[in-house]
Amino acid sequence: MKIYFAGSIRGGRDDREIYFSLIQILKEFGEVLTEHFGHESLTDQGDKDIEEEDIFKRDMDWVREADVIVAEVTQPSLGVGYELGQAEAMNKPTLCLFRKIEGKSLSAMIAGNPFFFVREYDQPEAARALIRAFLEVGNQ
Ligand code: 6K6
Repeated sequence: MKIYFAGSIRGGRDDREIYFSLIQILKEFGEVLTEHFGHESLTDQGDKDIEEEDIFKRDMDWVREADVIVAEVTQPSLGVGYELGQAEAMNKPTLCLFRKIEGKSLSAMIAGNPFFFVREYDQPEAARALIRAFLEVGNQ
């Protein structure tokens, strides 16, 4: 099972530790193609050793290669939104994990789209059961 994990980079890295925890959980279920997205070294400036065109190409190749997409969508990110649109166009089962936080609400383009499995959670450990249920249903 190949999993593409998406999370904000230039949209802001405040949730980096949550991404890291979610990636550790996802690794129990399969290969996470974007494992480095949770790394401390990846700031909102990104990885400077790689050109933006190459990042775009590599990430889109990974989206195509992935069996499923899991996105943490609490921190709004143009890149994650773009990836979600592409995932839908490619008909990839997609789980969107959202933390209910005062002052934050999920875009209606995600929350209102029946294609996406949108699930709310409060902490990474609670996401494990949501991920398991998604992988069971999403891949039928
Ligand atoms: C490289 C050089 C300067 O900044 C960078 C950014 N590095 C990235 N590396 C890998 N994936 C990226 C990068 N920037 C965006 N992405 C993709 O978009 C990832 O798949 C994330 O899920 C998503 C984040 O988008 P933004 O708009 O928050 O950056």
